[in-house]
Amino acid sequence: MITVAPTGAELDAAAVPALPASLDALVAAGESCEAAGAAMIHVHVRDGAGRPSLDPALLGAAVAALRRRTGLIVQLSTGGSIEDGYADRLRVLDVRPDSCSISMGTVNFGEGVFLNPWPFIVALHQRARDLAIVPEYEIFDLGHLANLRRLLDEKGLPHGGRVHCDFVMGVPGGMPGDLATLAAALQALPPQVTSWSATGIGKASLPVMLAALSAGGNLRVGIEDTIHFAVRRPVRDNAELVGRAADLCALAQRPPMTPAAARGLLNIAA
Ligand code: KMH
Ligand code: ZN
Repeated sequence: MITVAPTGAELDAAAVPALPASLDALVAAGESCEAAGAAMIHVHVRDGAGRPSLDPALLGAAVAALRRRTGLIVQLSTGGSIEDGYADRLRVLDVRPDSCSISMGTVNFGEGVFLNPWPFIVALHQRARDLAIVPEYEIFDLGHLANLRRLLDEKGLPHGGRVHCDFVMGVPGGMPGDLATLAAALQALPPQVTSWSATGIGKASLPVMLAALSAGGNLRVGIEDTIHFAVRRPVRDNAELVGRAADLCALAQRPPMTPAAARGLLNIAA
């Protein structure tokens, strides 16, 4: 399964022309990335000025348009930006996407801190289950796997009964994006986990992708995580990153899943 994370909340839209900041650009990115092999889209939205937003109206419009124009599984970020508050992040779920991200612990994030205290993690997990939304648990550091284990042991399985986590590797302040760290993370997976993906930030993108492919994992790529396709060569668009991931999947004889197959993997209703 290839997930595309096309926009994110941390990049300056004015400095990255390829960033799909408007609704039209986001939906066009969804269409081209689905054609290139993506099955799921991890969505952050921007306001009219290109700033990251958790406005429910903007989120609702994005979910509706992506559902109308693509077959992708639509995952909304509850991470938002590092400036966003807990109430706004929790309210994202009221838009009722197919899937939502839930970050599994606090982590230094460049010059800032991405705050995810335990009671907030539990609130997201329980609210997502109440609303029949299938979460993806985001792992930025190895200790987050201990939190995931505790969450599943104490609070039970998410909606649908599958447990999918995503390793976000190479954030400055989080776990590094290398083979040894991926191997350590896989050793520490809670037994309830049924599938995982990985993404490497910046120059960790290719090493993490190749390691995850060879370890049997799924992939996440996109401009949220990577703005360079190669050294000194900016990414042209998100579909270029998805296309390269799909080519590597084909080379590894693990062809990309269709959205329908990915729905089966994650037990997300069509
Ligand atoms: N923007 C980061 C602080 C997520 O989407 O769930 C958090 C993030 C994780 O991107
Ligand atoms: Zn995100």
